[in-house]
Amino acid sequence: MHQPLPKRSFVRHGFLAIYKRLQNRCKDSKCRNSRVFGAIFPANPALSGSTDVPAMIELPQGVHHWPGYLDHQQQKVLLSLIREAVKQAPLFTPRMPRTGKPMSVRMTNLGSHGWVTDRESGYRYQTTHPQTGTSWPPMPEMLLNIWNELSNCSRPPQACLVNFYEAEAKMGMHQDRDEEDFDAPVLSLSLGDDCLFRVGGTQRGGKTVGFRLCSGDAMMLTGPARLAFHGVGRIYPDTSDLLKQGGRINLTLRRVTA
Ligand SMILES: O=C(O)CCC(=O)C(=O)O
Repeated sequence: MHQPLPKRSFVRHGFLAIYKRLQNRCKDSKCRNSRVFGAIFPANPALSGSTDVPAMIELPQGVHHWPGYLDHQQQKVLLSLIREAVKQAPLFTPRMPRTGKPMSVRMTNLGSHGWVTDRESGYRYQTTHPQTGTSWPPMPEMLLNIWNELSNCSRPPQACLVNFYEAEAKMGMHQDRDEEDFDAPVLSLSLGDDCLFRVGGTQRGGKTVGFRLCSGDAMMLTGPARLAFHGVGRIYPDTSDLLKQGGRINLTLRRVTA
């Protein structure tokens, strides 16, 4: 089935691209509009009901954020595609190399390659699900279209890692470096509850900036930020009604082979 390309406002995104990548660090999860437009039009407390003066942050070079990239209907379409895929490739609990400690997210993959980790063999990509032994479900056309629109990479993504976060789940600071090709970006899409996303430089322990990723947002690490340390500090429960049971899904599109 052909999924139409998400509609985007060229004016808004072109404008944002010209300006420094500034963003509102909104404490109140409900003030989505001031968050989206805060970089250009300061929040109006009379409209938002909030007395917070929005704080602006500049993202590191190579970190791109498209707030509200997918509208609600597109999010629902994408969610139904993920639900279908999860029937075929169920979520599993990844385990840390050596210690075997379970990660707090559950995950699965779509595409020719999938990222997995366990105590015995550590972080890696493989072409089959670790529990069912079958190939990962194919990459939906909708994700290929989004990659083509945002990534500036002519080669298609090979892996879509699906992370599912319950309210208490988080992801420690890490680099995405199990791919052979660091020229291709890492492109992520968020569905469901908001999270606090943190990104820093290419050295562990350096300065980081944190900002909210909300349902429908797209975010990309590319160029100087391709190997930036990043992670998810927390989930903000009950900030989205997309997932009936709550929680957050993050999709990460990557090329794996050179
Ligand atoms: O959930 C996110 O937004 C980030 C996921 C991530 O960093 C990863 O899968 O490597």
